[in-house]
This record gives sequence, structure tokens and C-alpha cells, in this order.
Amino acid sequence: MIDIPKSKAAEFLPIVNFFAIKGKAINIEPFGSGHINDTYKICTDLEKGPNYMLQRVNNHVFKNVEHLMQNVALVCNHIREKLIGLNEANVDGKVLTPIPTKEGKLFFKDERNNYWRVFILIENTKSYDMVETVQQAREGGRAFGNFQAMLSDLNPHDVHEVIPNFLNIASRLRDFKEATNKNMANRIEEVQSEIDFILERENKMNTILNMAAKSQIPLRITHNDTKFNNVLLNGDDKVQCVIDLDTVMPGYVAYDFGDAIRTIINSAAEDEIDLDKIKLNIPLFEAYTKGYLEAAYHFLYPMEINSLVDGVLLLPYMQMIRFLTDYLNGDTYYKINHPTHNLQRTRAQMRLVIEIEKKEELLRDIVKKEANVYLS
Ligand code: ADP
Ligand code: GN1
Ligand code: MG
Repeated sequence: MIDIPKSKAAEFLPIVNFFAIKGKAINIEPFGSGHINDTYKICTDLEKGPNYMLQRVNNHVFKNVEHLMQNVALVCNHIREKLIGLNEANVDGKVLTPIPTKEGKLFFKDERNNYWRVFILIENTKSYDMVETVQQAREGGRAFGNFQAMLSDLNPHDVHEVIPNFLNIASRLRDFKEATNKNMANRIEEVQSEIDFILERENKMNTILNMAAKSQIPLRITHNDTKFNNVLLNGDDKVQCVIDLDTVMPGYVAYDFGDAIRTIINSAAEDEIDLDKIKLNIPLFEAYTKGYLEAAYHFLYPMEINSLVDGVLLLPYMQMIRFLTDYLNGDTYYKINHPTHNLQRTRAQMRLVIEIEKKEELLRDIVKKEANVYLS
């Protein structure tokens, strides 16, 4: 999708007024660092009223925005009811609030076929691209554990599969092989060692799908994009709200655990160019695991706990495949900052897989130790 230049943001201010916001939108600024949607912060003329987030949904990635917004509304309402039941004082600060259009729709489609939606802006919060402290990691674990727990009484088939086979490794490998066969951008020669690396691990990465095929782990509603900047923390670094609900779909808990750890355990950025900076931060892994199990232990089956580290191995591997597939296809999916950005991301994820493989046993021991707390 073509990125909208920052200077053009002002053009989109009038779009907000199609939505049932309080007050009048008077200021717009680009916001956040996501790879898929365009996000803007909107201020209104009301001193005390809420401010808002305007997002252009990437409809190249999300083909059915109506289904996507039905999922978002279902999940937000379900969590909202749970929070009200718990007498939570600040419900609007703890769950996303989609604002309908003045005609009662969950999104607005403009004349250029752009899809827009608005949420209440959750003030005084921060999202981090990289985790800095053990407390942040533990809070992140609590946030996503609690998120899964609150949705664990919904039927996974009540949500649409907005991107079919989104985290299905067999399907991702098929797309990757197709990309190597087509070699659309004529880049295959420079990535031969990365291709070999992927193919060598193909069979080993099937554990979660195999467990699922044997009905050893249940299908649940999962977030499916649990990188750390999709949780908002407050000024004291306490968990406030899980955001970016576009990929909420049926899935396995290990996917969410693995994707969160992918960003948390890495001492460098997702696209770090200096591969030697990519090291594992084990205390942050331990803290996330603690927080996650605190919130999720009560609904998890033992086999799901056993599967968590399989997710930790799988998700960076799958992310490497996704970045490399996009690079081979000529960068049609992720936003990029320069022509080899997807290659740089691929190599950084590959190094992360290598580092995680070296520490697999240690990670399994930590999960066992943290889970044992609940057995004694
Ligand atoms: P993307 O799909 O592009 O990652 P997100 O929904 O994650 O989009 O939003 C991008 C960024 O905007 C987030 O990382 C966060 O910093 C900020 N953000 C998103 N929604 C809210 C909200 N309701 N309140 C405050 N900040 C938000
Ligand atoms: C995308 O939208 P964002 O930046 O939170 C992607 C995730 C990837 C992530 C990698 C819909 O997430 O699946 O893990 O980039 N979202 C989609 O950073 O593909
Ligand atoms: Mg995001």
C-alpha cells in the first residue's frame, strides 16, 4: 500500500467529522510505528472531551474490512462487559472504543476506496518498540495473558478469519516457495543462504500444527500480533490496554506467546542491521513468562503450557519467512523505509532464530519452573 506522506495528514481531518465524535476535530498528527495501517492522533475543540485515533485500514492486507470491524467490535464489547462486571473505574482507558460513523457504521469508505475508522485515544499511555525493563515485560505478559483469558469463553468460530491461514506455517512456507519460484523482483541470488536456512528447518517447525492435528491443544481466540508495541502502558509502566485488534482470529496460545517473546527477548530492534547486537535477554523472557502465567494459568491446559516455547521458536522463523517472501515479491506487503529493508529484517529475524535455538532448553526450563509455582 502506498504510504501517505506526513505533510498530507491535514487532508484527512475532515474525515473525522463523518464519525460520531464529541466536539469538532481541529488537529491531526501522524502517530505510531506500525507496518500496516496509517494512524493519526486527532484533537478536538473540547477541553474535557476525549481525543481520538483515526486509522486508514490497509485494505490490501485486510480484504474484508466489514468482517474485520465486526471482529473488533465483538472483542471490544466482550472485554468491556467483563471490565464493567469487575467494577473497573476507567473502562474507556482499558479497552479500545470504536466510534461509529454518524450513520452507525463501524468504518467510513471514502471516494478513493480508503477505509477509515476511529477509536477513542487512550491518553497518557505509551507503547514501546523495544522492552526496556523487567517490569514492562511482566506487565506485557499480564496484558496478553489477561486478553486471552477474557476471550476464552467465546467460541473461536464466532470471529471471522480475516486473513486466512495468517499464522499457519505450512501456508506461509507454500507462499514462500511460490515466491522463490516466481522470483518476481529478481532477487533470489542474493538470498540463497537464507533460503537454505528456512528449508533446513521446515519439518522441525511443525510441532504446533501437529499438536493441533492430534487435538492436544485447543483452538482459541488469540490476538496474533502481540509485538510489544501493541500494548499500551501507563506512566508507571503498568498495563493499560491491548490494542491493534485487527488480527484477532482463531489461533493457538503459543502463537501469541511466541510473537510477544520475539520482540521482548531480542536486545536489538526487529530490523537490526548489526547482527552481533542481537542477543537474548533472558531476564525479560522470565518476566514475561511470569506475567503471562499469572494471568492465563487458570484457563490453560498443560499441553498448551508445553507448547509455549514451540511458539518462541516458530514465530521469529515465520516472521523471517514473511519478510523474505515480501522481499522476493518486490515489497508489496510491509511498509519499508529503504529498498533492502525487508532483507535487513529477514537477516535480523534469522539471527534471532539462531540465538533462540541455542537456548531452547533453558527457555523450556524457565517455563516449567514458572508453571510449577501454580502446582505447589
Ligand atoms: P498498526 O496496525 O499500524 O500497528 P496500531 O493500531 O498498532 O497500528 O497503532 C499504531 C500505534 O498508535 C500504536 O503502536 C500506539 O502507539 C498508538 N495507538 C493505537 N491505538 C491507540 C489508542 N487507542 N490510544 C492511544 N494510542 C494508540
Ligand atoms: C505487522 O501492524 P503491525 O506493525 O503491528 C504484521 C504482523 C507482523 C509485524 C512485524 C496484519 O504488524 O503480523 O508480525 O508487522 N501485521 C499484519 O513487525 O501482517
Ligand atoms: Mg500495531
